[in-house]
Amino acid sequence: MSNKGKSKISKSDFKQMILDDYRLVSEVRESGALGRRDVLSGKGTFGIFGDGKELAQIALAKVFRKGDFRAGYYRDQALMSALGQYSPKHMFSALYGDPDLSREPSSGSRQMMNHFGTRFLNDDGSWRNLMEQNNSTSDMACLASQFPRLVGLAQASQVYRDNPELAKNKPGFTNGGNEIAFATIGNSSCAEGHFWEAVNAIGVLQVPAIISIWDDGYGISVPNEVQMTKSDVSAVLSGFQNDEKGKGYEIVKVKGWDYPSLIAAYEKAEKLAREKHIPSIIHVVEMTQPTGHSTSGSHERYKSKERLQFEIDFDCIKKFTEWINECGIATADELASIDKEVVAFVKAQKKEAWTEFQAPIKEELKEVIAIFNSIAAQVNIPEIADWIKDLNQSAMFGLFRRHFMSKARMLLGMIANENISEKATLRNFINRINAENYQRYNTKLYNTTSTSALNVEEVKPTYDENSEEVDARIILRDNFHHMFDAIPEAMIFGEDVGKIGGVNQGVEGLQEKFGESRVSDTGIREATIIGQGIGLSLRGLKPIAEMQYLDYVIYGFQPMVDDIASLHYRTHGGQITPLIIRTRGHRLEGIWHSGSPMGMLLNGTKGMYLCVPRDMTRAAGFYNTLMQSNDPAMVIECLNGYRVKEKLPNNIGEFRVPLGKVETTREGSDITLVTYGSTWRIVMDAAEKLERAGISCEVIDTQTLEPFDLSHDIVESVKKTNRLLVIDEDVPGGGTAYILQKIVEEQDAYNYLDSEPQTLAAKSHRPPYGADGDYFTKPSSEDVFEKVYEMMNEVSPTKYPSLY
Ligand SMILES: Cc1ncc(C[n+]2csc(CCOP(=O)(O)OP(=O)(O)O)c2C)c(N)n1
Repeated sequence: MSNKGKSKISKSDFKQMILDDYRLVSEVRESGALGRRDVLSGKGTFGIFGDGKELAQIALAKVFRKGDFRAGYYRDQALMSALGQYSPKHMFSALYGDPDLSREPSSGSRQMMNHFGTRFLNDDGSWRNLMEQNNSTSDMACLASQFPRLVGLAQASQVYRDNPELAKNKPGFTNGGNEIAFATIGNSSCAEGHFWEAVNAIGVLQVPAIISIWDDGYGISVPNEVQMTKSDVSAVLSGFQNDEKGKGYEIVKVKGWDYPSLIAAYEKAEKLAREKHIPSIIHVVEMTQPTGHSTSGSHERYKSKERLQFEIDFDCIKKFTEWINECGIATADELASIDKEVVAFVKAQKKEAWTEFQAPIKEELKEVIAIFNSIAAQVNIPEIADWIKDLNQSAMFGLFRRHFMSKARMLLGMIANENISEKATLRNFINRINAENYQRYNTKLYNTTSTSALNVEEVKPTYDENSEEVDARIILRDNFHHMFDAIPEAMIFGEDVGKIGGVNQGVEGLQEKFGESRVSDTGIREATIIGQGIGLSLRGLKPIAEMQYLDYVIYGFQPMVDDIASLHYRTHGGQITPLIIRTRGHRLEGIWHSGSPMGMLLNGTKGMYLCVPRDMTRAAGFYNTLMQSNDPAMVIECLNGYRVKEKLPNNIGEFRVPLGKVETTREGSDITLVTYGSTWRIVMDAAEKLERAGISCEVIDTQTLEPFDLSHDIVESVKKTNRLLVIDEDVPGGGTAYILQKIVEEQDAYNYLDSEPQTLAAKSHRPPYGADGDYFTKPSSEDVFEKVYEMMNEVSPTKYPSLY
């Protein structure tokens, strides 16, 4: 035990602290044991617990202060309990899948049990004061996925410490940059690339992170020898050890059952991180997993007899008990009486959680059985009696709404032709339960509060007779300068973004003017550039994370898909990342500089917005809109558009392009051509040529793909032209299929079409290098011309005779 601990508290307070710790670790252990049984009996479907890892987490919790942040994983039950955010009752509610947010505040059971998260947002979408609470960012089941965001969580402390003026104005987000970002990870997950990328980035940035590795020797059944060089992650990490200048990490190896050493390790790491922003890695070895990985299988299958014995002998609670006895802190009787209280307490908590979870479902069951009975009294449906018997039986062991809803819906189909008043009662019941469960399970994919980007009013770019034509990148550059002047939280970072002002000079001069802490170069590490943005945005900053080219977004796609896009949904509106991802894509030259994988982005990132501006004025307008909101979004600039001339608006920095609003850029009457991004110019060119051939095209730029045409303007055009062609440069069945589904199905355009709706996309393979590679792969003006002409040929072969 450290001197600091001893000198500050009395002997009796010290004893109480140790006994409280003992009680807490025992509660976590006991709740895991009972939870495991609940899964076996079918009350829960999957259980993963914190047993064997408790003691180190208690030590960590002692240095975790209000305002600090956690990026952890499913083993942290003792840590979350020690931070006062978790109890056995919470654990059982989560295990049962109780959707009530007051009982399962991490996610309302949208997540598996023991995936933790603190609420950062109020119900109206405004931020809570994060300096008055222990903050846990929302866990994910994907291993190591907490590491990209760790970079930004820790970096925010540095940004705030370097900018005292900014910090002063953000009291709910920082206390002078003193906050630490704590990460936890299992030993095997350290084999993931995200871990190494984040460790390197944090070391380069020298930001206050404390990384704890919970090492129990295995990743499910696979031992360290298969996971890690030398079977030892801290041995491999030793190159990151800090040097005499303090660069790098403090790296400590400590045993997971050695209470005094654990406390000392965390006290030292805290001091370094909080005072000097020096990061630490604490490799906690000799941890155990007394009941195996999860409820999915038993560890006897893969652990040797010796290892199983080790798990018993070196169990951290057993060793803690021995230490307490050896030091004479408490007697065996005192500990036994705590054990007894713990058993009774956890049992009571479990019962409460179950009763509260089942109560509303049982009420609904009573209601539906009454409806079933009254229908059975009037219509001869022999199955009803059996259903009621089964449902009543389920109610004794564990009832889910799906049990009675599947019967109720089936029954409605069976009495469709009966003329009885109970039909309406049944229908109303089904509608009500569906509506309530929509709220529980289908809401909050997007932010619908007043902080949503959809509430930002349009401000059109304005011009006067003196407005000059400039290279389009100038519009972006000048817009960023205005934005950074007006919004002190704005930051931008990425590869080549700092010193040279971006590969296309869109942020030229920005670093010189606003400094390295707001405008910075990063290493080549897309996943953690995205993660940096996630972490910074969760800490009250307004980051723009730059992916140098759209094709390399795939390296950063995992945090986009799993973290950003699902965050608001999976926390039931408790957390959000106001992060803008800036990139450039569509056609240019070469396989990895010409991609336009919109289908992939759209399918993977539901929960984010996707802006596909046709020029840099529109791109700048999207940045201005998004900066006013809390929503995460990606903006894809046209790679081939930076040197194209555009008129410089005179309200630069002020104009805002609304999300989900299409723009008709050419009016016509024969066919509606829908497109976006770089193909827009090509379609406009083709429309001009089609006009000469006597075909009048209406051209619509979708502007954003998510959200998509919120006011359904496209169908209004189809009502007029009765023909529809969607053009982009994704693979066939990618972005165009998405757009077609929106227009034909959601907007009901089917009813107004006189010709089959069609799509024109790029070829299915990657675009090859060179001007001809582009021409023979991606839609050209001639391709659009011929496709439209062919559609018109079908309408009138005499007026538009076949070309080929
Ligand atoms: C990216 C990813 N791959 C695989 C899995 C499946 N999986 C869940 S836990 C686990 C083992 C993790 O071991 P370790 O990192 O040592 O943590 P522990 O569970 O032992 O604490 C695996 C392979 C996953 N959740 N995520």
